[in-house]
Amino acid sequence: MAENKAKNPSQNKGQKGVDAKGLTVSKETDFSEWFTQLIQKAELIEYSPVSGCYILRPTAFHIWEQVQAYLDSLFKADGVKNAYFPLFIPESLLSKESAHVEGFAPEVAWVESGGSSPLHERLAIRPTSETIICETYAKWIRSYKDLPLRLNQWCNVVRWEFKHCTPFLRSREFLWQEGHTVFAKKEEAVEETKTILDLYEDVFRNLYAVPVLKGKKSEAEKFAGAEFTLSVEAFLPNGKAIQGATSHHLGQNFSKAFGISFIDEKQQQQFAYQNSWGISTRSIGVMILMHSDDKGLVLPPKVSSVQVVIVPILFDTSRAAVLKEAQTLVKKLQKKNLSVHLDNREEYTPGWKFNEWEMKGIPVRIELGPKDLEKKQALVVRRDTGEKKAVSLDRLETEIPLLLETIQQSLLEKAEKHLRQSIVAVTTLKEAEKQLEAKKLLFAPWCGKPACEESLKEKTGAKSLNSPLEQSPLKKGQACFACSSAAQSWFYFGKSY
Ligand code: 87F
Repeated sequence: MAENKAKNPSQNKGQKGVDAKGLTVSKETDFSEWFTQLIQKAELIEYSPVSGCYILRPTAFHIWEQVQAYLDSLFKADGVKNAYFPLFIPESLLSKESAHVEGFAPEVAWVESGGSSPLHERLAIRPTSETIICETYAKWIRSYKDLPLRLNQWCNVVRWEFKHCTPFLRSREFLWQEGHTVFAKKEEAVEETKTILDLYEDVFRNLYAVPVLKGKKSEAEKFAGAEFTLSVEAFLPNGKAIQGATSHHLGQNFSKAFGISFIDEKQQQQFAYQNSWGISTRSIGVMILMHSDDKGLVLPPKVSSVQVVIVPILFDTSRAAVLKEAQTLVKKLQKKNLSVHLDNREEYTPGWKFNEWEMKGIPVRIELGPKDLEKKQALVVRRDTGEKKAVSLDRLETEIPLLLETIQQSLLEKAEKHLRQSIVAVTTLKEAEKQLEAKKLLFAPWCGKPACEESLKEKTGAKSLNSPLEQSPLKKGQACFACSSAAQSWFYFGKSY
């Protein structure tokens, strides 16, 4: 019985770079090179002719589609409607709310001509849509009866980064959703910022299997156009924190700049209160960095375009019987609403296929050969742990859906454990420095002052992440861990992306 011959397309195993099939560096020793290789070899990303702009291949785009579908239904259930505003924003409009554009100006990309005719006013390619949306809201809002107004759009944005770009994490064009809402009362707006933050946490935990820290950003780290910014932050295995999504309360900053006012119940003219909030394709990068390993991508079942791959072990005399059983299995699992792929390619060995599906992060692999058939079983292999177990053929349709749920849960638990074990409370700068060295995430009593944050960044390289909305009160007279003035609240700090 001759097993079909190996045709291994990689003739250069072991070399560094994209030509070799497997990853040639480890996550532990070279996190950034590991990520660069991984996203290409797992076929998530292709480079484009424009530096900082990347192609999202089907596997990556499928993940984004899952996030869109999930969040979109949560937004709609909360009363938010979708709309679409233009990509181009006239320069005069973009500069209307100065606090918001200041600091961001160098990142704006401009269109200056149409064909060969120069435009009489430059058009910004939207970096965010507060201005164009506020301009429109000013036309629509007249009375308290027009409020709340809560719209969202799914779109692309451009920020002309000058720092080094990395696919997903920092790119010049990316996909996101941006919510822009208007309320008559400040309290209603403030309440919404928290509701939305909970939805972002939900996506991270329940789709991406990534636990997050929820809280309020510092004065220095908030959006300049906002009264306050809430965020979710993730903590990566390399000891760096990364912002996952933001929810801003804009107060009346934009409503005053754009004239969004309404007549209230007492016939008084008032400026409205606003929020804006967003999550982008950066979140996909966070998830990849969190779960993947030296064999490649590890995908939570809920976002994987293929959840189960079946690899038949084919020999000349048993080929037909094995393929028939494999096809029956595909149908059974599809009936359970699973996405299943039967890899019946003849030109690769089973071992080669195992490596390939491991690189692509498929949560479950089922191996089925003639010996398994005799025993009426199949070998089931988990991508996240590598655990293998024989399961009888008639149990597969009940076991596999359960196993996928277990994997989804266990990825979250593993990440939660790492997060829990990484958080260290510190009360002095010395302790802080020591713990940062040990790749910990700090929780510290802090004064919240921008100058203190600035000096901390210089000394340690760490930034403030956020401050939990609910927290135990500080001890009386508690000093700031960094500058010894009076502390205001407990804050998370870490080295970050
Ligand atoms: C870059 C150029 C111009 C970020 C920019 O976070 C303007 C901006 O306003 C800018 N980069 N921002 C802040 C975006 C705030 C806010 N917008 C809605 C979000 C979430 C979605």
